Amino acid sequence: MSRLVIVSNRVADPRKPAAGGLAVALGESMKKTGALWFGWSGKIVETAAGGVPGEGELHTQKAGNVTLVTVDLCRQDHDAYYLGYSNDVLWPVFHYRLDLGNYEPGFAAGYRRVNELFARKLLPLLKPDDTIWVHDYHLIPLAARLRALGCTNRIGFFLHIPMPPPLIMAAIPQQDWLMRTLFDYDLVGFQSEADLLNFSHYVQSEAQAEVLPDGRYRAFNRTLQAGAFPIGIDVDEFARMADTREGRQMFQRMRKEYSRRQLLVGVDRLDYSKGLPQRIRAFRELLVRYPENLNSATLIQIASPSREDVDAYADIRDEMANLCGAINGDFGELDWMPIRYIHRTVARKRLPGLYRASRVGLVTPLRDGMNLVAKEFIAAQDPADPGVLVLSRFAGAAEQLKEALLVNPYDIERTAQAIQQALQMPLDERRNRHQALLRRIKEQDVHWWCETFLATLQNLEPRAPQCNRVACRVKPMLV
Ligand code: ADQ
Repeated sequence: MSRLVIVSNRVADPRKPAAGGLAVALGESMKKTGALWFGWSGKIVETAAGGVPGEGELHTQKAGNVTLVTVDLCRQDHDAYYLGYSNDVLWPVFHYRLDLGNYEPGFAAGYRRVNELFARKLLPLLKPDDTIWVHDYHLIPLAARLRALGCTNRIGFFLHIPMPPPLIMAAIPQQDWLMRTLFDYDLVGFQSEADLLNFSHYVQSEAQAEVLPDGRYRAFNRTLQAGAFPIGIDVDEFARMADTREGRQMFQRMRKEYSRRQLLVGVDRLDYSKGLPQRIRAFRELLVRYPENLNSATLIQIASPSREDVDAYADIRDEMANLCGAINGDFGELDWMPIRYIHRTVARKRLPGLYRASRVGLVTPLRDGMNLVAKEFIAAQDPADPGVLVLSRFAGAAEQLKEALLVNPYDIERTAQAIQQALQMPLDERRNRHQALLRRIKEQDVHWWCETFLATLQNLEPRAPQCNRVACRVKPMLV
């Protein structure tokens, strides 16, 4: 089996359990074949006098048989590539929030520069039969830059966030260029069938792509395979974490503390895509419409700080503090506060106990690629007495998790009704729903995700060297 090369905006030591996210997801595959993981170091070096972007320094570190290689970014590149085009343009638009985009002209050039820098630094580290797997929206044009430099390796791309419909994509400055660069991948993976369908419409309507009889797409003289590969969690690892001394202690503490209450939980990054203000309003509506929950229902909402240097995130932080404060002020008693709002990251090992002690899990994003919290909540439940998941139909996870109570998070009244239904649900129904959900997240766990994507990529015909020449010919359009 060929060596795996992972490229993502940030890298993490896969041996550290706290690393979470991609590190957990890819850990096993990386350990199996040995791997190289390439990304930004997180370090910003000040731009040299005169404002000319500097050349990033490389750092190499061994983590078992995984080599982590990172590159520094200069301030100007970081601001345009990371804060600008990635998080102020692509993130809002891909989450259907055209209104929150900041379409400054200089951003796209910085995004191109950093992708070019990544390609130049990575190329000398590659072996001819390496399989390259690029992750997420920060690095869409990376394959195009690698191909232009002569790389013929198999390259796959996975989009962790939603793929919006064509007319929303059309709002992205230079979207035609961005789409064209996707065709330099051999395989492009999405979280859901809905995302894949949007992609299919997009490339057919905007690039006149032809759909070949085997389902692949042909445009710009290149052929691309696309598919839905819903990301999962490591269900067994999560169950093990719940069963550690710390996991059990957390569960018992929460059960004791809330023995006379019905606990509801939300765990999110504080991001406008997660639907947090709408969720808090639905909880308020629950207290108004169903007063039997007064003095009983308690929502623990953890919202970890995220991208605080992007303006839209400061607004949502203030809105959340106001909404939660108002509910506690209006409804709270000396011995009961309806909401415990925690604006901090909680240690990963504490999550399973918290989920398990909760009667209801609230996962109500306005738009989400997948949402792993939904799956973690299911994995942590006691099958004999499980809690109920209230899930937004706009999370990628809703395609798989049909036995959750699916809600439209914009509809505050109906969401409150669904929360009440979850709080009142009889044990038999809770067990049946949980059993079906648990089966689904076990069948398509993170190992299934990783293996299925890589097997699909590795089964594709290797790219013929002449494709390179095509890439070289189009080079002037890409710089
Ligand atoms: P996120 O939007 O970050 O990622 P989400 O799937 O909600 O993704 O959560 C990622 C992880 O972070 C989970 O393991 C969760 O437990 C942890 N986490 C979240 N909030 C936390 C908090 N407040 N404290 C501690 N831990 C917290 C992107 C996409 C998602 C997609 C993932 C994976 O936006 O749609 O599901 O990637 O592809």
